[in-house]
Amino acid sequence: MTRLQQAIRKETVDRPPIWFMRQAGRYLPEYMRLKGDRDFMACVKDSDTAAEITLQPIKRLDLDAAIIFSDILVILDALDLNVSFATGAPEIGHVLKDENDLNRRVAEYDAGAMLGNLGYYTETIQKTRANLDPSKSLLGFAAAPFTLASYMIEGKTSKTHAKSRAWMYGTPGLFEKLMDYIATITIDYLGLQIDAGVDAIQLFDSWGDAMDTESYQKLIMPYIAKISKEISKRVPVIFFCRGASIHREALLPLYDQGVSVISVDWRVPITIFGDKPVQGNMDPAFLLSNPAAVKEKVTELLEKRGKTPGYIFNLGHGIYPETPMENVESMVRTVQEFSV
Ligand code: 1CP
Repeated sequence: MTRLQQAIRKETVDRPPIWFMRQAGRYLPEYMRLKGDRDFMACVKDSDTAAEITLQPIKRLDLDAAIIFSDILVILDALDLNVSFATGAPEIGHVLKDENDLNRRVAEYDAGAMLGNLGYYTETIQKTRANLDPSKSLLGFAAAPFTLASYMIEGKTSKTHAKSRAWMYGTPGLFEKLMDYIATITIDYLGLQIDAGVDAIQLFDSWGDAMDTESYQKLIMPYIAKISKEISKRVPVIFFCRGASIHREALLPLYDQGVSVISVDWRVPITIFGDKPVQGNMDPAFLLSNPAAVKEKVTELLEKRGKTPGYIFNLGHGIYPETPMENVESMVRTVQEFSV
């Protein structure tokens, strides 16, 4: 059993496990070298490159879990929706227009065809697993339903998610049909990752802070639960919610609906869910300070939550590309030298 799996099961560990969101990526000089000027999706689809990038942060920092080098939008590419990262920012060619468009997609959904487009994903997972020490976990992931819906409706990263919220508030029945469709395709997509060898899954609700809590509870959480109940029959589910600081205790029922760990953003105390398994939540901006300040903050977090079982050290959101390596090293070393 890996340190991460032990923490998920609330077993006593020698120290909390550590990994961090966006750990494979642009803050790493070896990533920049390997990627060169190749297109992001080309690297994702080249399983040798993707497996090597996945392992880079493990080799350098000896983290407790690797997360597959891919993206939450890869599922839209596998559905032939014309996804591009040519400018760095994602763009979806076929945005979701209206009810007819959704009905057509639901009727025409072909799981075999989608999974057939993801052969490289299976290969990346298998190649990573083959080169990953058995003491480490391998994480698969997908977007949570609202976050994926936002990209499908807006076609790009949106600051306001206004169109998506308009669907949610103006036509809740239609919005729920979309949530249900996303739950279906996500369960298939995560199933492929589990078949290939990941031992836990993280759902990313990166835009889970865009709406009020009542709407989140009523129109979105049931579909997070639907995915989590199904996936947790096979591997544990970690649910990251950038809106944990808004929805707070309203998220608690998810622990009885297939979610093992809630990963919280940095705007909320790490003790918010008592002794329930939790992940996070250092503000990634702390890593733009200096090694001594980082060490102090990490120690504070570990003193608060690291001494009781069920804690996974992580950031409150993805690491910023401009993060100095010495600060990353200070964070990781402080966790690795901590004893409970
Ligand atoms: O190399 C490049 O310039 C491309 C940048 C990049 C990278 C390295 C993108 C484009 N995606 C990724 C990898 C990625 N994305 C991973 C695997 C690497 C790792 O975590 O170690 C994961 C888990 C994601 C997940 C992802 N993609 C999220 C959820 C996490 C989060 O940060 O909230 C989101 C919202 C996306 C969308 C996305 N992909 C890429 C961009 C530029 C965006 C837009 C949003 C953003 O900038 O954060």
